[in-house]
Amino acid sequence: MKHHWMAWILLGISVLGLAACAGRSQPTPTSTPALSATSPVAGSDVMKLAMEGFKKGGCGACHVIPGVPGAQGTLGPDLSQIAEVAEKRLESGEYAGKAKSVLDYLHEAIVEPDAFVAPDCNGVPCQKGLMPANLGALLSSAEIEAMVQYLNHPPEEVVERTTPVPEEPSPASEVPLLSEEEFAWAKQVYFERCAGCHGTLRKGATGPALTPDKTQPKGTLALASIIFNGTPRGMPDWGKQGFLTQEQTEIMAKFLQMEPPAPPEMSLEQMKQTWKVLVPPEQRPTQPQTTRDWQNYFVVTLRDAGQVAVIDGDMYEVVAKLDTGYAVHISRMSATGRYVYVIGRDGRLVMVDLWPEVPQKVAEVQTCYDARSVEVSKYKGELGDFTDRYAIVGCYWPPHFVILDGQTLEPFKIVSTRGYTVDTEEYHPEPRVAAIVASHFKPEWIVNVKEIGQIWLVDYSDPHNPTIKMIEAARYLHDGGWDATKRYFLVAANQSNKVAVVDALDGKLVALVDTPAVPHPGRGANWVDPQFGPVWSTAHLGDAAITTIGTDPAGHPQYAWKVVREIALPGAGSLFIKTHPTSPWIWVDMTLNSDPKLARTICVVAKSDPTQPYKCWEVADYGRATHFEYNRQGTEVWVSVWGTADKPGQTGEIVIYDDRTLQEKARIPNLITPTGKFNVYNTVNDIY
Ligand code: DHE
Repeated sequence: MKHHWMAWILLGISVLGLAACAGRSQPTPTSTPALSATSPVAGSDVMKLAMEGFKKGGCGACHVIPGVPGAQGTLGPDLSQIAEVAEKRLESGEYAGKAKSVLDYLHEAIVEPDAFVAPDCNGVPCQKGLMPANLGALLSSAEIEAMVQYLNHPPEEVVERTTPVPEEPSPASEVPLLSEEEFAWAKQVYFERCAGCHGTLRKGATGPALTPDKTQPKGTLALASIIFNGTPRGMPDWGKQGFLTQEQTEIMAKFLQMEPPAPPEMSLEQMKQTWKVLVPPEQRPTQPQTTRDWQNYFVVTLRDAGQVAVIDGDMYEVVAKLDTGYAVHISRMSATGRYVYVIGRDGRLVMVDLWPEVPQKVAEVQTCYDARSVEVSKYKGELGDFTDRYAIVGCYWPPHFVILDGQTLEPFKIVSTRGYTVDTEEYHPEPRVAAIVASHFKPEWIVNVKEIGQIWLVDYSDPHNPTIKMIEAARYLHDGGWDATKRYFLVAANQSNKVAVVDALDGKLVALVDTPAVPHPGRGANWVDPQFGPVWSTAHLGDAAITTIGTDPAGHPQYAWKVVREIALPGAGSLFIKTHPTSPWIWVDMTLNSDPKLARTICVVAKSDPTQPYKCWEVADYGRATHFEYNRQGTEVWVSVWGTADKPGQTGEIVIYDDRTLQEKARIPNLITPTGKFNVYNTVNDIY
């Protein structure tokens, strides 16, 4: 393992072309005033030099360093007692670098960080390559030596101070400036790539807050480095992936230090101006016009093409490609299955009819500028038949949900989600709508309001006057799915490292289950564990594990809503997990792992022996493997290879596996960045 501290302050060596300097491994001659290995840092010159070095290197962005203003970073190891830690490591034999003493160890960690990567970065494994190797070139020898001395023996008054040093915002004169053109570019790219995790107002959610009080102390270089290199906790490496150049990461880093621009609201009138009924309900077919098994269609997001493909699950043929909103996030089917509701990241909702010979768009509308979720009314029972009557869109910005006519998409009711946080009861101006599911027991949607950590039960039986029960859960609610009985809804509260469980029949929270870092289930996987009975599993963005929770309070009360099993994976960065009631396997990806090989590796776990993965393999030699879906019969699994839209031959494809033998059956090539896939039958029936 490699030591991994003082992380990545500057752009990576490949970017700056400093590779030749970065490889220095020997302690360099120093002109620093001599200090012994045992004496605490003393003298204003050395202190000053050390502080200069920490500041230039932006070390505080990733590390806790006592006495260094603003050094409260959590991406790298806490350096409060690094000398003691280094000593133990050198003695224990776990250390694999070249240093023979603590001072050498600290020096090596600065100038050659990948010589040894520390095992633990605040609960997640540290990663090779994250801390730039160019500090040896960037800092003077004197600064490096002073930093080594400081870390070896921080001044006593610093060690004794236990309260964190407040971050000091830069004076206004130091706030970087951008040209109008650069600002407009950064605003757009922030919306497209960053707002999803950090929030439109940059108050943080899946990713940390990026308001000026947090970003200014880090500075342009440190921020640019994070943007370029990514982090082990799931921040994509936008530079390394080729999405942003070095210059662009710097513009974005400067933008993040400015006040976030306030985005506009959206009224019902504005929504209606975008509303189009392309084929009125009375002109639509009254029965399927196709001889294909339309219930075995897969609706596939072609993310960077702004389209969905409808693919015949029996023939593997693309039946239609339909223009939709920008970077479609999910598709959900109407209760009868004939309609697909496709939501773009730009809040554009498109309704597709699967019954014509070639599936066809029948209506569209934009209900917000930024959205991730859509659902339909599914309840049919004593209280009425609501199948295919209404749709609901959950927005990120403006923070609201919108109820629409399920046949025409006419929007008619907007409900704001602005409110007060579950734990501290503080006003939040941007509580975004995460997953929405439709209850099978009542005419209700379960609407997860991310930033305030509340799960809202929205009664749609009188949708102009909806009754809403607000259930307190935990921050920040993200994605989730039903248990096998569809009575309990399990949702990840990803920054609290919890899964919240709601009883849709009794309308109450039944548990908040602690999990490893950043659970990310998609909709999760329901299966029967040989030891613990019916369970639901989630993968994790922040941990290399599958967590399994007991879901059978009637039959196995001792395991209900408890973590009964954790299965180790080769890496973190998982986004999705999937199974089928008839399958012997649980499938899992590691899409956001920073190791390109792991990012395209998938694993299966045998339900009969769920102690470890049965097999892991790479599904392609490029791109990232993501998201699974079964065919209607539950005999095949489809996996997306998420490629690069402008790289011919590597834009992306779908790989189809036989679910019993795990043998590859087919590939559907040359798709533009396929991500989510939604089989009509399985989506209608919540099979996962
Ligand atoms: Fe998603 C589901 C939000 C990034 C592909 N994603 C969801 C849901 C939410 C969400 C709230 C649940 C919807 C529901 O069930 O009603 N996703 C977000 C984000 O905020 C985030 C982290 C950042 C962003 O800017 O969007 C994000 N998501 C991604 C991706 O990068 C993925 C892999 C590709 C993409 O579209 O950019 C991606 N998300 C998906 C998919 C689902 C999803 C395929 C549905 C999974 C399912 O099986 O139901």
